[in-house]
Amino acid sequence: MFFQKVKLGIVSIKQPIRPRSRQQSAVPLYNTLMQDVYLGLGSNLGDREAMLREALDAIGLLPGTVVVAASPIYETPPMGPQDQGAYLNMAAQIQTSLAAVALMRALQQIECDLGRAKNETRQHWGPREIDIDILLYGDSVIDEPGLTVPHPGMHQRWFVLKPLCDIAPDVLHPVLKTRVKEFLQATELPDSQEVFP
Ligand code: A4P
Ligand code: MG
Repeated sequence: MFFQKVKLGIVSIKQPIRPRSRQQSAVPLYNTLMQDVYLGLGSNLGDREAMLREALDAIGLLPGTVVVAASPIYETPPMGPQDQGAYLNMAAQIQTSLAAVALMRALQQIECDLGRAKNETRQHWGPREIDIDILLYGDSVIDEPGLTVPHPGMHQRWFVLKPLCDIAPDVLHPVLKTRVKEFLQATELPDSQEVFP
């Protein structure tokens, strides 16, 4: 057992150090209530449509999770570096008892399973087989390392708002107190095409 010194006034005592692995696994895995969660999915590498459909299937197999609604798929011009192909984007509504951080980890595992390159080799806003973003997690506001909810870019991106509006036009952004359909009205329409209604 290792010990660390903790100073309490002038008295110095020793406390056991909790093993790091135990501290990391202290993240709660489940909530007692199911949460309504909205996800944004995008792909611009490989068989893009298959990537989205396989990701959705895998999400539906997560513990305590059901896919409630899925939007049509839209083809959208890339945001960010322009030397990459067009994206297919869609949104999905799930209900899950997974806690937000546990859900994020599970979604990242699905991204890996579908062949997405690891973080170190990726370009910011660069091409990707599959990207799964948590847009809204109930009305929670989360700001933790590796997880920001609502997703910081969601209210400005047509490729997020258009499919999200198809399945949840009246959902309220818990910080900006604005509905999805209102964000969409205020967002510039790109040259895009609905490909798989
Ligand atoms: N992260 C924090 N909060 C979240 C959240 N709510 N959902 C962290 C998902 N991830 C979240 O993201 C980097 C890190 O964000 C992750 O490790 C996660 O822990 P990333 O997906 O690896 O993407 P990135 O390119 O490094 O940065 P960013 O800003 O997250 O990219 P986005 O927002 O995912 O956008 N153009 C079109 N037309 N369609 C697209 O779908 N997508 C992107 C990427 C660029 N251009 C696009 C599209
Ligand atoms: Mg992302």
